[in-house]
Amino acid sequence: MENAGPARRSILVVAAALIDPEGRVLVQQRAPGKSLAGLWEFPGGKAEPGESPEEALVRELDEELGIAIDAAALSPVAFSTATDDALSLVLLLFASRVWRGVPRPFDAAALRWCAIDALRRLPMPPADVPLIDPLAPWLSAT
Ligand code: 9L3
Ligand code: MG
Repeated sequence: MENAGPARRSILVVAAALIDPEGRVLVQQRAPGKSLAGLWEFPGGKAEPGESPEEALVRELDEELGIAIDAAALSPVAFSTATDDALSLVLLLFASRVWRGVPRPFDAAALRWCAIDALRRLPMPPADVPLIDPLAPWLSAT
């Protein structure tokens, strides 16, 4: 058999591009002590067995940001694959312009709203970087 290394489990991670009326997207800075600390990511996390991707993201956004969002308001944008932190993952990004509540950094070191130019300059985890181009049509230029 080729590729006789240990089998590595892939996990599904879901993330949100929350877009404000000015066309900026919300990113959060991973907290000190976590893997990939200091990098700016689209908020989200691992889907649990039995959850739909949208259900997982609704739960993660409540836990991480304290906002309420309808699964039906989530539009799929793109996915990427990466090995982040020795973990093989598929990252699935959804966009939404509608939610209830004001995002607060319950899990992150900081939150930031970015137009596309600012987003491209931020250090992001390997899985997030390939999602910037597919997201660009949703965002304002500056
Ligand atoms: N991850 C990468 N980009 C993202 C998110 C939400 C997550 N936008 C990676 C970091 C970890 C893994 O997915 O390797 C699980 O995420 P978390 O549970 O540590 O947030
Ligand atoms: Mg998370």
